[in-house]
Amino acid sequence: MFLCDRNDPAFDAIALLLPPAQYPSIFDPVQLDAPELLAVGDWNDDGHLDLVTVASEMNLTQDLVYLPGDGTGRFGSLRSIDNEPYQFLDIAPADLNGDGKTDLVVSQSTVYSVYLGSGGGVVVLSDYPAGMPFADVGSIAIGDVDGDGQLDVSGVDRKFGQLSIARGTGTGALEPPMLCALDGQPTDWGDVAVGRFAGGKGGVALASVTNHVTVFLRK
Ligand SMILES: [Ca+2]
Ligand SMILES: [Ca+2]
Ligand SMILES: [Ca+2]
Repeated sequence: MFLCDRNDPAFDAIALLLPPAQYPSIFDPVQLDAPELLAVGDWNDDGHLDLVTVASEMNLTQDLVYLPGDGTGRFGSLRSIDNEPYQFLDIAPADLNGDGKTDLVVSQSTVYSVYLGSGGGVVVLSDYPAGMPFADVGSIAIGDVDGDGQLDVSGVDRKFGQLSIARGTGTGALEPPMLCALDGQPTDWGDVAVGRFAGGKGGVALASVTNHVTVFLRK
């Protein structure tokens, strides 16, 4: 247990956070609830950070939505990006094609859905295979794993126990994924992160929900 001592100078760092504001997860005209995923990026190209989330609609479809930030820490009404009958498992913002506009990558079990931002919240959607047929790719991370200067998408296939890396082409398109077998049970794998772990070379870290972390380093 962590106890916070208000007389401790370290508390000042925590006290910098203002009381939270609440934003609705249920709203009209369509009732949406259970936002499970969050990402940050300037989605409507106005220079202010927005929050992107996913909300389910009566357990039938899911809406990919965003709360437009006004630059003061406040957010406007939810706006829809896309509505799908499938399950969004993770979302990650990045500028995949280098045009300065925020793009989103969403893992939908068998595909990586790429939403290329074109300003004002308008998107161009393309789907790319996330792994083997009938894969179940959950968590994703975006970073340049192969060192070619273009962002790649890394994901964890929980059905076949594989690391799935789809190399980015720099245009927003993804190449067919490279698959690396993982030790352990397929269902063990949780989150994934990408970083330069060794001498500036890209690598992928994977967390097992049982007892360990595995790190892949680029040769
Ligand atoms: Ca914005
Ligand atoms: Ca972009
Ligand atoms: Ca790359």
